[in-house]
Amino acid sequence: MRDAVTSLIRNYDNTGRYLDRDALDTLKTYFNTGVARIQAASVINGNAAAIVKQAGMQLFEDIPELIRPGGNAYTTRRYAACLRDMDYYLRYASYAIVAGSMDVLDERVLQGLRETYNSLGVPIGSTVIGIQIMKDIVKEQVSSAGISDTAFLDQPFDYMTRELSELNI
Ligand SMILES: CCC1=C(C)/C(=C/C2=NC(=C\c3[nH]c(/C=C4\NC(=O)[C@H](C)[C@H]4CC)c(C)c3CCC(=O)O)/C(CCC(=O)O)=C2C)NC1=O
Repeated sequence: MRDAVTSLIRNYDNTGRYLDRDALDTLKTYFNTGVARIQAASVINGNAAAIVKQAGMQLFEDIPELIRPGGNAYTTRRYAACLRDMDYYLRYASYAIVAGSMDVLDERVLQGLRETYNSLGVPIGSTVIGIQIMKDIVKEQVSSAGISDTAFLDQPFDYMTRELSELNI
């Protein structure tokens, strides 16, 4: 598992280069947003259960068929599995935010996920909507905690969306 710094060093070391201007700019951006990343992780950490609950409610309100007979989140067990998945996405997004790298998502979350979802009939389009709802809630909460530039928060949620759907959003 890599973070922004180790990925960069690995890249440069592979070709035996010193860190050039591009590398230093990347590092600067990462360190400049460091405090905000940690604050965002703290907001997520302190509100995770509420974020997942609110996102789930909104998702099932937007797509009520999911929790009706025949829907993939119908029955208590599958409803709980869906919210648990949302919680996974949120927790791993918080790691990726701190790491400044999507590597942890590739390694721990996304590997084989599409295949699993397809074999269980879990609708990927609806899952993606759930992930985007969480992104919006997180951005709102982080910005009300006083962090003005929340653009870096998009990255892990959009990355999971893209990798899951293999479509541009
Ligand atoms: C940390 C990495 C990780 C991920 C991401 C993960 C996902 C994951 N979600 C699963 C199931 C599931 N996932 C969902 C999710 C949903 N159904 C819907 O209609 C909604 C759109 C959506 C919620 C947003 C459901 C309902 C199941 C159970 C499906 C079934 O057993 O029939 C399964 C099958 C095994 C199980 O039920 O636990 C896996 C592996 N597991 C992991 O270890």
